Amino acid sequence: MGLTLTEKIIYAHTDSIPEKGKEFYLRIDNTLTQDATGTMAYLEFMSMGIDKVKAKRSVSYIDHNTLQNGFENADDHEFLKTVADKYGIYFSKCGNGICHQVQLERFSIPTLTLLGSDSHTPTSGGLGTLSIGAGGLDVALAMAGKPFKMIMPEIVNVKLTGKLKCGVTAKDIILEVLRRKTVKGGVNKVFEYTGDGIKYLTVPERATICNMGAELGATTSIFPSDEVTKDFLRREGRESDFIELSSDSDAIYDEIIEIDLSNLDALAACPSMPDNVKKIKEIEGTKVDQVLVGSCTNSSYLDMMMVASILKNKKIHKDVSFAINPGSKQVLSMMVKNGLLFDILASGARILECTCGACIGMGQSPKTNAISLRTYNRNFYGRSGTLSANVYLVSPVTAALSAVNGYITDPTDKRIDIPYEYPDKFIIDDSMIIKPTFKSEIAMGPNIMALPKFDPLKDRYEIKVVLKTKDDITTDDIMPAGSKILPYRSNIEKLSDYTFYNIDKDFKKKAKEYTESVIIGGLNYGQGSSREHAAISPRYLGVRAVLAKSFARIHRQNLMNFGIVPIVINDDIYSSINEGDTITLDFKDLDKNIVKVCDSVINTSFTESEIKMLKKGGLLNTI
Ligand code: MIC
Ligand code: SF4
Repeated sequence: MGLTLTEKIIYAHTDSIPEKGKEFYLRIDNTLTQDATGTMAYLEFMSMGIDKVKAKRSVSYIDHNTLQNGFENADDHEFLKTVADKYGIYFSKCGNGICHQVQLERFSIPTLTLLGSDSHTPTSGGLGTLSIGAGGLDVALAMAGKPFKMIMPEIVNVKLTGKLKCGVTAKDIILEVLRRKTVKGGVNKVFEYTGDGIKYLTVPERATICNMGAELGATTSIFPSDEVTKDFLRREGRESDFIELSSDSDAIYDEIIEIDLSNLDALAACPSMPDNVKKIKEIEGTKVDQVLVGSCTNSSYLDMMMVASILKNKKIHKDVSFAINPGSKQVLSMMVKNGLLFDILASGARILECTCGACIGMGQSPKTNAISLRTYNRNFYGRSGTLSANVYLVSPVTAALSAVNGYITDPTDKRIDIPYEYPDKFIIDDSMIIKPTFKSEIAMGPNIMALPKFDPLKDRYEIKVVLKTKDDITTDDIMPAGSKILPYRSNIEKLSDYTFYNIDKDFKKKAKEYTESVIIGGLNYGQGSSREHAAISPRYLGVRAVLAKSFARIHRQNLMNFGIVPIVINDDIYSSINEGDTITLDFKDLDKNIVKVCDSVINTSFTESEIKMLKKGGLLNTI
C-alpha cells in the first residue's frame, strides 16, 4: 500500500508507526518563534535550564509587535535578541519581514519538520515542509530537543484539476476549501494538495493556500516538493536544499475533495468569519472605505506584482484608504528594483513596513462602521481594532481592483497584463538575520515579568461559571491583540486586564471576585491563533476548567499546558448550565478518565501524560 506525503514525513520523524487518532511524538528539525509569542516561549525555555537550543535551526523573528510607542516593545526585542545570541538561535531583525514569508524564502527545507509558535507556521507547507503551529511552551520543548506530542491526523487529499480563470487566484482556492469545510472542518486533519492543477501554482501561491489552511483548524497543509519547488529554491539561491518528495500514486486518503480550478470564481470571506464565503459577484458594488494588502497570506513578490499591475497608471479611489505591507525585505527590494513600488506609490498608496501590521491590529484600524477589504487570513470580530468594522478577506487582485473603483469589484475573467519582471534570481541579502555568537547577557526590561506559578488541581471544586459563550469563540475573543494590548505579552498581570475584553468588560472583575471559576463554551472553542496567553491569562485569573462542545487543537493543548481542564460536554449539559451558576466539578477519578460535572458522569479522553500534567497544574510544573 502506498503512502501519503504526510505519512512519509511523519514516519521519518518517529520511532514507530503511529495509529490514526492516537497520540504520538514527532521529532522536530527546526523551530520558529515571533515576538508576540516569543517572549513567553523563551522565558519558558530558560526555565528548563538548557544551555543551547537542540533543534537543527531555530529562528526568532520580530514582526508582530513593532509599534514602539513606549519602551515595552523595544525592550522585548532586545530581550529576544540577547536570548537568541546566548542560546544559539538565528535572529531576524524588525523590518526583515513576516516570519512565515522569511522562513519560506530563506530557511524552510522540503521533507523536514518545523514547529512554530504561530498558527500560520503551515505556510512552509507550500515548500513541502511538514510545518505545524503550537503554543510557545511546546516550541520551547522542541528547542530543548524534545519531540512534539500530537495526534496522528486524518489525511485529506485536496485534488486540484484544471487551470484558474483570469483574475482568480490561490487565495480563492483556499477560500473555496473554507467554504466547503468551515472553520471547524480541519481539526486533527492534514490537507494534502495533489492533482494536475498544482503544477500551475508557484511556491508563494501554494504557501498562500497552506497559510490560510490554519483557518480550517487543520494540523497543517502541504504540497509535494516537485519541479516548482526546485525552481523556487533555485531563485532563492538554495537549490542544494531541494529534496523531491510526493505521495505514492496508490496512497490511501481518509477523504478526498476535488476542486476544478477552471470552474472557480473569485471569492470573499465576509464578516466576521473566514468561512463565511461568498462569490464576489454576490457582493459586487458594495462601497469600500479601506483596502489593505499584506499579511503572511498575501505579501509575496508575486502578490505585489499583481497589485502593481492593476494600479499602474491608475489612482486609488478618493474615498478609499489603501495601504500595503510587503512580506519581507526581499519582496520590498525587488519591488524597488523592478519599478513596482513607484507605480504603487504613484497610485496613492500608503506604504507600510514589512511586518504583520494591521493584521494584528498594529495600526490601520478603520473608521466606525467601515467596510474594509483585506488580503489577510482572519476577519474575526474586533481584530481590526474597530468593533463596528466589517472586514472582508479577498485576493490581492480583488483588493486592488476594488481600491481603484471604490467598490467591491469582481476580477473573475479579467485579464491582468503584468508589465514587470519575475526575477530569475531573487535579491538575497541576509544581513538582517543575525547569527548567534553565544556571548550575550540576557537583557530584561522592566515590563518583562517572571512566569506566574500555578497550583495543582484539587479533587473537587464547587465553582462559579464566570462566562458562557457561543460557538467558534476565537483566541482574539479570549485574549485580544492590537497595539494597546500586545506590549503586555510578557506581563501577565497587566495583560489579564483585557481577558475577554471585547465580549465582557467585567470578566476580570468577576473572575477575581469568584477566585476560582469555569467557562462554558460552544463548538470549536479557542479557534484561531496559537497565543498561549489565551490560556495563561484566564488561568491567572482563576479559571480551572473550560466545558465546551468541542475545542480547537492548539488552544486545547495550551489550556492543558497551563493547567486548565478542557472538558467536552454535550448539548444537554451546555443548555443546563448558565453564567453565574455554581456547579460542582469532581476530578477524583481523572486517572480513569472520568470527570463529574454536577450529577453527569463524563468520560474524558486524556492520555496518561495529559492527566499527569493536569493534576500537577500544568506542563511546567511537570518538567
Ligand atoms: C495571529 O495571526 O493571530 C497571530 C498574532 O499571528 C497569532 C500569534 C499571536 O497571537 O501572537 C497566531 O496566529 O498564532
Ligand atoms: Fe502576522 Fe497576521 Fe500572519 Fe498572524 S496572520 S503571523 S498577525 S501576518
